[in-house]
Amino acid sequence: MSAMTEGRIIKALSGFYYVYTEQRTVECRARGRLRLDGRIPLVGDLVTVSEQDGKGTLHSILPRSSEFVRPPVANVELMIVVASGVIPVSDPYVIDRMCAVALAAGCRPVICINKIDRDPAEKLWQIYGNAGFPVVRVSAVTGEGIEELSGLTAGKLCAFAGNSGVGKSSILNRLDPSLELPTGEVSSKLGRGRHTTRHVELFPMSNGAWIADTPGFSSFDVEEMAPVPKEELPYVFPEFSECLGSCRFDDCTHTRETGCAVRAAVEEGRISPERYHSYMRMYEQVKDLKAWQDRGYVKFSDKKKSDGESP
Ligand SMILES: Nc1nc2c(ncn2[C@@H]2O[C@H](COP(=O)(O)OP(=O)(O)OP(=O)(O)O)[C@@H](O)[C@H]2O)c(=O)[nH]1
Ligand SMILES: [Mg+2]
Ligand SMILES: [Zn+2]
Repeated sequence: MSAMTEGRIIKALSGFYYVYTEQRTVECRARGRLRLDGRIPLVGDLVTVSEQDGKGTLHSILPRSSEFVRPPVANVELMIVVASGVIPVSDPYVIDRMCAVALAAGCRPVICINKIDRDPAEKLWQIYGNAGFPVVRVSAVTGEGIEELSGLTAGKLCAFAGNSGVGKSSILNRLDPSLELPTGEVSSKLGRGRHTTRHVELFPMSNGAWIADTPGFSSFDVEEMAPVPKEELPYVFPEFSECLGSCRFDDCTHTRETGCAVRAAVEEGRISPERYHSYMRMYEQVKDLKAWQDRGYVKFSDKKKSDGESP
């Protein structure tokens, strides 16, 4: 048996894992489930592999810094949430949901507004700039903003997420034209993409980044994402942070209490109504869940201790 090496899963397809190790890609099968402690390997995972007669075997998964269920990808540092002001028009709630789940999973969200050749999406730009997220405006068609996006992602493990047809694969092709990823027309009748990308795959970029292209989802899908528990919810809205601790009641849920500093900030225009509305909607969804229903969820407060960096 050959020596064990460390590598990164860059693609998972039909039971095979493609592991990038020592400047090349090895096709691997996973060793029995039990060996991996019942964990399912994800794209982005750091793993140990061995090779024999050209066949690779995946032996173990190294600890993850983050994991994300949708898109299924591990160790992501930057979650690039792609949005657009033209079809498919992005619903702020879908973006907010992605950002909240990304922060809870230990990734930093970046908002990338695409298709600015058609529409500058002023409103989205304002909402997310005010919320304190890095926002970059790009056009995969004209190339505008692509250099800025390249600077933001340099050297990091990133994943693109967003609705089908929003232009994730097109942006990747702009960042690195040698990728030649397939892209698909947006159906003008349905106002959405055609789910052109079918699997998650990590690509090495010339700026030292690894970027995952992912299949787009529909707005309904985001409701299915693992919810952020109510205790953690205020902490995954970065613009709430300056208010937390100033509410009249220590156990303020920031939904209807008097003397709530978050609600005051909304009234004074310091927190955008769209963002607050998303908070309320997410809160409604999880308010009756018991702690045991959050099982498997990585506590945001545990992440914060090791993280240091703010979004
Ligand atoms: N006008 C304009 N059209 C764009 C831009 N970026 C992408 N498109 C178009 O939008 C459509 C969808 O692009 P894709 O890159 O396939 O979108 P995707 O997000 O990868 O979609 P899925 O793989 O289905 O999730 C294609 O027709 C692109 O040509 C842009 O910046 N401006
Ligand atoms: Mg795609
Ligand atoms: Zn409050």
